Amino acid sequence: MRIDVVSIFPEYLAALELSLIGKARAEGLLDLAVHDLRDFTTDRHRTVDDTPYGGGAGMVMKPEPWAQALEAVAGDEAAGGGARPVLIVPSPAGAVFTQAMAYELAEEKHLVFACGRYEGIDERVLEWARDRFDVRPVSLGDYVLNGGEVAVLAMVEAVGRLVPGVVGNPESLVEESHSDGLLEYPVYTKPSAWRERAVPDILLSGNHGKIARFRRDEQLRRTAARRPDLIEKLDPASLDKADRAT
Ligand code: 6GU
Repeated sequence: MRIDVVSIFPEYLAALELSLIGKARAEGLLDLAVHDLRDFTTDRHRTVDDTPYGGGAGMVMKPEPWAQALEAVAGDEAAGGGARPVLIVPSPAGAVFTQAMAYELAEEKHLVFACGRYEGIDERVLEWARDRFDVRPVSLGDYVLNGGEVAVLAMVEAVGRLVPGVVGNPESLVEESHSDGLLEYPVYTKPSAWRERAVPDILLSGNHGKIARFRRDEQLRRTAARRPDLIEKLDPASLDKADRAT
């Protein structure tokens, strides 16, 4: 998968050289490049923002540097007739990013992330970009960040780890929070007794059926307590008799 990130703070994305994603890049599983938006300006001051039409607080990102940058990272592709690259525009005004969206994006060949700062990017850039990209304004959740960079770190990690080969043991992708619509069960390691606290007996029993039941009950209890909204969304057909009793 190819990923391009455009930002006025390319150093922010240095964390993508670390850990699992960094390793996947070094191995060639992810072809990820970060670009400085200011490299696509033409004035002496490398200006990327200006005052908003209609007035109001803050500054708006100028359209032309964005068009130049987006043409540079994906200019040829649109003409090629193949699948259009996806342009993800992080914004608190976007659709909420979910695990389902991460799975969808992991199937794509080319993702481009456009990190806005200030009050956002001139809206005409998004309209113009629809000719060559599948444009998706995306939010991490209902709170406000200063720019898209932190959101891109989260999204690239969530998507990148779903690309085949990035996570060494694909089984670890199956039993995790949100993959079955429930939160993960609690986990424990040695020692079995620690500061007067014991690991639940069932986990030491070697009875795999009982362990699976215990974990499923913990998932249901935890989800009901912390995320009742997820319980509402569960498909009733995905629940067995013991689930309903919990
Ligand atoms: Cl994706 N961007 C910004 N600037 N703020 C956010 C966000 C994104 N998601 C939640 N808050």
